[in-house]
Amino acid sequence: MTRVYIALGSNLRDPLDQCQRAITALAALPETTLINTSSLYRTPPYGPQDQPDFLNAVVVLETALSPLALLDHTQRIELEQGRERKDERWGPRTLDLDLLLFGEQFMTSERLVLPHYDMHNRAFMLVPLAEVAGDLPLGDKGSVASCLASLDTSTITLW
Ligand code: A4P
Ligand code: MG
Repeated sequence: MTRVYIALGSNLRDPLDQCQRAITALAALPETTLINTSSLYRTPPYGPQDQPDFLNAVVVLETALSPLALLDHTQRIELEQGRERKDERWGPRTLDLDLLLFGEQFMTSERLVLPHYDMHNRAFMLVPLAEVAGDLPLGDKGSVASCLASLDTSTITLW
């Protein structure tokens, strides 16, 4: 079994309900156990500012699935919850499930980059990750705590 950290984000169509449904769906995945869920956070948008605040959280799983099999499931859950892929980068969405860390695996393929390519710059990912993971190494980017130390977390509150 591999320990996996998944970031959850929503800023459309009742984010709290989206988030609760996503956690239920992740907990029901085959060969997978839900280990922990962070608090739910309200975060200002990263990227385009003309969109609602996000709900962000991190879920911890143990899984025997491969990274790509897990990605198939998380993308299916996004679609089942009404996700529409638009061209706008960093735009609003009903549900985004990003794989942050998959054990200590490094991977760069067209479909999947592990660890997540930009999490060290995103307080909305690292604040909930620090809550459930403590001070983990983020690939070659240093630890969660050292990355967080250089980010502004003052605008992040509990949902
Ligand atoms: N992909 C590669 N690596 C991964 C990975 N580690 N986990 C591929 C998940 N997917 C991965 O993703 C695009 C492609 O990335 C997928 O086909 C997958 O094969 P996507 O979910 O379709 O696109 P996206 O998430 O819309 O990417 P984009 O536009 O870069 O958005 P981001 O980077 O996810 O950012 N502000 C706050 N406060 N909170 C947020 O949650 N989220 C975004 C979206 C912007 N601003 C935000 C938030
Ligand atoms: Mg995504």
